[in-house]
Amino acid sequence: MSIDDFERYPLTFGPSPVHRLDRLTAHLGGADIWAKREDCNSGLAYGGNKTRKLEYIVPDALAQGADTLVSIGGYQSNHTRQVAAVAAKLGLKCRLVQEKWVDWDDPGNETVGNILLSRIMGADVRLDPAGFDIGIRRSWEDALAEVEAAGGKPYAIPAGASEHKYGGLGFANWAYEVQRQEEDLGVFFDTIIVCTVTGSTHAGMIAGFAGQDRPRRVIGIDASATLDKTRAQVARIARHTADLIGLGRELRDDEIVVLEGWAGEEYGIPVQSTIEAIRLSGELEGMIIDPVYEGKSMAGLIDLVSDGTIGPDSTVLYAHLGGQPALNAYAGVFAS
Ligand code: 1AC
Repeated sequence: MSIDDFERYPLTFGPSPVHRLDRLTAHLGGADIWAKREDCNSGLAYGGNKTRKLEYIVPDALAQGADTLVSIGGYQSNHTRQVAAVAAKLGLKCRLVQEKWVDWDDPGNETVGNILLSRIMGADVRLDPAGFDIGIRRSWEDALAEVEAAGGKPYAIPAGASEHKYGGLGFANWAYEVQRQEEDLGVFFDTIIVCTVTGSTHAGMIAGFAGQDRPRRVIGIDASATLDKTRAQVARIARHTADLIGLGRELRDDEIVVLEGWAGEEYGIPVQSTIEAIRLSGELEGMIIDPVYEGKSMAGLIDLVSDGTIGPDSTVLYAHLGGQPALNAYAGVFAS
């Protein structure tokens, strides 16, 4: 088997843009820094990393004759927003469980940003007081059962699409896309930086790059603040995805790198380094990143380049996963 043996339902514009971050590179004075922009990858509700994953999941949902996509995330989940968009595009219903993953008292947390977009797209959005956990949730299993009991045909998409059997394929394919873009651009990214929480974005990249000739580092920056769970989930999904795409060898432990240090104490709460990274990306590049995911991975990139862990000869690809609609619920952080 290879990635090409899996059916893909096109939801993106095609390859997502890759470009150099000139002013950030000059400012940090070390490695050459580029970005690949999943925030510009689709016309569906601003796109994002989950849209790519859903390209490999939708064929299964359609084959099963599902009429309702059922998924879960926090109030400001990017994932559920993208599931809502895909359901709208396909003419399916959408039931979303939005748990209180983040103890964030901005009143907009329940009304603006991602959750607003999901409501606009017609999803049946239900709030649930349960806190953060990247595992399989009772509330989501209950939602699946309720849709079925009401005569619907639910299709189960877990948080971040991560624990789905095909959840890693979208970013395994991203790895091949990067390789083709490198050929066109005449560049080689020896280091990839990606935010990791539920794990399948990072895991898919690991599996996809592992089959390529030139080795590179894929560095996941933890934003879950539950490091052991995220690390275990990334490893499991990476190995499963590697099997699916016929890697033909076991992934080594040293290929699965999840670094801590930028998540803060809790998922979803920006810390000083997150806020500084968001401002720096905005001020130097006009590139908008968010307080839950990319602000944390950018903070990691800044420190790793600044302290020479990523050396000056490196060429780094920063994966922008498209989390910025959540910024609306964090407006108070930037009020002064
Ligand atoms: C946590 C999966 C996640 C989201 O947007 O809900 N990235």
